[in-house]
Order: sequence, then C-alpha cells, then structure tokens
Amino acid sequence: MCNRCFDNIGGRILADQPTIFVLNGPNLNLLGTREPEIYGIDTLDDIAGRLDDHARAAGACIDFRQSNHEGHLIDWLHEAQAVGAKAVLLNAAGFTHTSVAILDAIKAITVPVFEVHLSDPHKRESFRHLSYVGMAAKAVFAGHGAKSYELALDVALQL
Ligand code: CA2
Repeated sequence: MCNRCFDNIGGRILADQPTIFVLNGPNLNLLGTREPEIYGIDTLDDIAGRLDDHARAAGACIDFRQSNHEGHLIDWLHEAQAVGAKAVLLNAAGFTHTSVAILDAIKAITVPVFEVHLSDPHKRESFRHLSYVGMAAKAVFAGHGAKSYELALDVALQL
C-alpha cells in the first residue's frame, strides 16, 4: 500500500493521487508454493511489488490486500467506494464462482471493478465457468498469470 495516499486519521484518500484497490481472495496467500503449472511461480508479494512500481511510475497508488474471508472482501469493496478509490482489481479466487454476496457488493458501489485471474477459468473445470464477479465487473483479465494484474492495472490507470 502507498501510505502517501491516505491520511492518518480517517484513512481518507488524499488529494491528487488516484488509488487502486487490489483485492485477493482465498488461498492466494499461498501463491508460489504449489501448482506452478497453473498459477506460475510468483508470490502475491512479487505481484504486489510490481504493481506498486507500475502505479507509482504512473502517479498512482496501490492498496493491495488478501483475505480468506468473504466478508472482508465485501467490506473492502465498500471501503473502496467510501474512500473514493479510482478502481478495484478483484481476484476473488474460489468466491468468484460462488458468491452472490460479492456480486451484490460490486453492484452496490460505483467504483469500477475489474475481474482478474491468473489462470483462465474457462479452460478449466466446468464449475469455474460461472463467474458471479463477471456479472458486474467492467472487464475481465484472465489466463496471463501475474500479467493479468498488470494488464488490468494498465486499463484502470487510463480511466
Ligand atoms: O486463476 C485464478 O486467479 C483463480 O482465481 C484462482 C483460484 C481459483 O479458484 C479460480 O477458479 C481461478 C484459486 C486460488 C488458489 O490459489 C493458490 C494458488 C497457488 C497455490 C496455492 C493457492
């Protein structure tokens, strides 16, 4: 997270630097430790570092988070709206395919949400073909490994 973007009291976003929330769902904290043939070898920290560099170079800030709990992701979507984030990149992981509550949260905010996946769920098991997130997301970036996040960030920065 880029602390320059937030004040110390209310956590509000300061003035001129746009902030992009990057929210990651369950099990992604283990990225880089198994199934590299599907998800690549980067850890979530590696991805966060690259996004941060990329965003700073463009005069923006990244607020990068991960949780294994559905409610945290919902609270963070609400927070993105409350603090005036420019966009949200959301890899809801397994919740992508199950969570009406996350769909409702995306629909409840006006901040554009971009769906991100390392793998391409449409080339995998049929239960991954349904995406509740995709029903409300502005666009989907999937199947490019860690690059999916960078591609989504590029588009979000151009909003
Ligand atoms: O490809 C993606 O980014 C997914 O969102 C990853 C989810 C999966 O359920 C979605 O269908 C597609 C799984 C995240 C599991 O994360 C790990 C990755 C490597 C090692 C351990 C966990």
